[in-house]
Amino acid sequence: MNIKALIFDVDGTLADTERDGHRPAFNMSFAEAGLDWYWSPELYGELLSVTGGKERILYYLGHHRPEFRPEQGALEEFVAGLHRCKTRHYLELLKHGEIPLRPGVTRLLNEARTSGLRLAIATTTTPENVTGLLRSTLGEDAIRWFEVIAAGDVVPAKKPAPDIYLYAMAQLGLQPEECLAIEDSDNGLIAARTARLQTLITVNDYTREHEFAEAFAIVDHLGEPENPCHVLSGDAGLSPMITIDALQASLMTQRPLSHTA
Ligand code: XBP
Ligand code: MG
Repeated sequence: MNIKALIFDVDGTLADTERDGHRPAFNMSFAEAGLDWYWSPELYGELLSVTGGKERILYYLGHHRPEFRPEQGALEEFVAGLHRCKTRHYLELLKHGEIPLRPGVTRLLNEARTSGLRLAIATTTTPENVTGLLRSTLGEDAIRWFEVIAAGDVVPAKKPAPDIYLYAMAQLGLQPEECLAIEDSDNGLIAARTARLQTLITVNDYTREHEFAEAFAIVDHLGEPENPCHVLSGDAGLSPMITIDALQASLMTQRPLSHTA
């Protein structure tokens, strides 16, 4: 069956946002709160196993600062306040154009729009971070290219739970076999596959070593004419660039995922 929609993950997929975007924003929020916490690129790689910024801070406290207690109020409220501050710093970084889209993303988005494919986003990050990234890289109008921006706390359980993908497909009114998910991480792949979605993986420095069991295909990036992609697993015909036609042709050879996928 021809797919009718692409559902994009954001962090690590649309753009390499984690090491030089979210991570410094977290560190700026800690400094602003007078905390001596610092997340190095290496420590952040460990913490990325937990999706969601608030959940990641709580995980860090449980595993690295178990003695910490906020001076006043409940821990959850303290963490939520810290996270709001972090989001403010992250949006500032985006506004200064610090984080570009990954290779092939703009090209594939435009190809999808030209060929009438519908576009959606399914991400763990906060909604304002999504619109901030789209605005700073593609301009205000690009926000409306996506019929659905499913993000953050709109669902009770974050990736690797399938909730955000189930929510996005419900909003689109489409079945899993009519969509393709594009992701960067194991958590994202598990979420998409549990929602019975075929999933294309574009790896990055933090996720290169992930397992990626049963991905439709794994590439280093989506590819540009002057920057061909490399197929690390799956249909070699997908290189030198991930195009809508190549995806449709390759997906036609795949069987629909079973309920137990
Ligand atoms: C990645 C995440 C997010 C970001 C930080 O989301 O897990 O938590 O790391 O953003 P995805 P927030 O790969 O699903 O796009 O601090 O806003 O959560
Ligand atoms: Mg991601």
